[in-house]
Amino acid sequence: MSFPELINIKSIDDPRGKLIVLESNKNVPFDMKRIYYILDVDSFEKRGFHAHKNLSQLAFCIKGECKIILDNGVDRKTYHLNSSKKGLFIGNMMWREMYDFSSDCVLAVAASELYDEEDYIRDYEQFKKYSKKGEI
Ligand code: T46
Repeated sequence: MSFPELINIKSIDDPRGKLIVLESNKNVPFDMKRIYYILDVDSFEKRGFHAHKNLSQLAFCIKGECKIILDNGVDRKTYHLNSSKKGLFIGNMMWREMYDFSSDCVLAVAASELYDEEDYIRDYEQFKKYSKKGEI
């Protein structure tokens, strides 16, 4: 599975500040059903360490910055999310690890499905096995 590029998120900037809009099937490449955000993460903490069987996500830092490793079961790529105007599309069957959160980081995620713990693969060896076979 190939790695995504960062997506530009349009920002409407004027002297009053910035307004950023996310719209399903426009700048977000799927129907959004859920949004959550992660904040107040200590700089030494690491999160993620899982893949999703069926979920599509767009991750972006509303504020601050963090790094995300994506792993497709063969290769890994590191992304630096450091702009509210850049989003990372994360398709299904991508292992992710998030780290180096700045103290002001607010990492937001738009997701294509409601929360379902059954959709998670939290064991890396199991993820490798599934991604090698191309089946879940
Ligand atoms: C992801 C990365 C980028 C819920 O109850 N509802 C929810 O919608 C979510 C997202 C999580 N939870 C529960 C599940 C765990 O008991 O919140 C707890 C913490 O979740 P987790 O350890 O999975 O958090 P992260 O930061 O490792 O991963 C999160 C998302 O869970 C995941 O979908 O892709 O952010």
